[in-house]
Amino acid sequence: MRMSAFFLPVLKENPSEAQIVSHRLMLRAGMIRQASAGIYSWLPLGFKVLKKIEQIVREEQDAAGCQEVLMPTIQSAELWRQSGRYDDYGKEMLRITDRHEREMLYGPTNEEQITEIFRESAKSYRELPKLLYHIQWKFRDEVRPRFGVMRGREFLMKDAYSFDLDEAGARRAYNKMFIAYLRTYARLGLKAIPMQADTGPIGGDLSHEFIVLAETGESAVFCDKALVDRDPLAEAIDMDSDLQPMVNSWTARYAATEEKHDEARFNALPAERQVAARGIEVGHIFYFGTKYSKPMNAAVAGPDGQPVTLHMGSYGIGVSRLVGAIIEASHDDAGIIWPDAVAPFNVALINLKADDAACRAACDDLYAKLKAAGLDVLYDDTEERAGAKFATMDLIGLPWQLTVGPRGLKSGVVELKRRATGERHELSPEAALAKLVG
Ligand code: P5A
Repeated sequence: MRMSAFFLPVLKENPSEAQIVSHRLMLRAGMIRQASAGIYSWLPLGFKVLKKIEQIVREEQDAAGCQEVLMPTIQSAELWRQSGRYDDYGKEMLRITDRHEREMLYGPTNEEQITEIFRESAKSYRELPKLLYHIQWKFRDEVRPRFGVMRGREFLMKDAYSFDLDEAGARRAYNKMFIAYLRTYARLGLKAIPMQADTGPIGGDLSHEFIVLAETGESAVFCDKALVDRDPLAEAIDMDSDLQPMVNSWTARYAATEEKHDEARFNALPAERQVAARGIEVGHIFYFGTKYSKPMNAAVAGPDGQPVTLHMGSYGIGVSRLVGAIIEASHDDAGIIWPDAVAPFNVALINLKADDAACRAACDDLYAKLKAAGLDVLYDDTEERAGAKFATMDLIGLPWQLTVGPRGLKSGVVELKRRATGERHELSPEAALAKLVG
């Protein structure tokens, strides 16, 4: 993409409404624009990141044997009356009436919808177990939408649902999601720690929140440092094996949010392993047994022909919130530092003197070769001054900056900078290409 053609409305000034760094940087970098309170439009740079995160989430769900579907955003109130949640959900639910005076709602979650789909189509225990997910917009009329996409009213969630014959089966599904979540966050460049948590309006008695440690997090959290140091990607996993021992090895160590905090257990840890911090909830998984299947009559015929009520769980990842969470975890004074896996472009190619024929020829050549090698490149071919170009590239945080200037070219070199470390190297264009293409 050439910068001269790219829609990148960066802001020079700090937006006054932004209280936390991710919100400020997302607005300044032209990633999002507020449409109304807690509702955002995603501009090209932000949308690219959102799609990359979505894709990693999708790959790990697929690898865990979860099948993708797509349910609507608008649901019928009737379904929610069947589960008994229509009144319970209160003012957080956006209620809509259609032209026939039928009550509808903008879905805050999809337990009812998926239970209905499954109830109508699955008849026998032989069709179990099943895991289904979708990645769809949700609406919750939060009292205080704030911090940009971190606590929005409209937000993108990956929500998965499991269907099993009994609690043991449901536990296997829960464990798959538990491990898939650890892998997902690690691939996104994040450290997310599974913690005991309250179940709130989703219900059930088994649940874990996945928490990214960050100063601006909304909740106080407490955990054993061994969990922070553990890398889920360093461990080989067979999703079809018994995952209980591995899940136990995570949950045996202390980790809890404020509501579930046990001061005595925490204080029993050696002092150097006590981590008291703030955290961002980027995911939440639940086992709730028959909470929805029972009132909604979702059952299949068991081996003896008798109906068996389904045991269910639901598993959420805050996809749009993750964009903010990654920035909270990875930035400096100059701007965002994207982890390679979610960066909107791999390389920033900066022409320091766009009206210089030699610079232009060298840049055009590098641009063509980088693209041919499959890299996504943002090529600053504009006539802005050098300082402004560097400031914009630092702000939008692409992993590599490749700078071409007239002085360097005379001695046959370009400059390659790693955004995360600030490390710079002068090298020939060919050597730079080799390093980037790897
Ligand atoms: C699990 C999947 C559920 O809704 N039902 C389907 C269950 N869980 S949850 O914890 O309420 O939400 C799942 C994740 O969604 C993100 N999230 C939000 N992101 C941005 N703005 C919001 N207002 C918001 N509310 C929830 C969180 O990451 C949460 O873990």
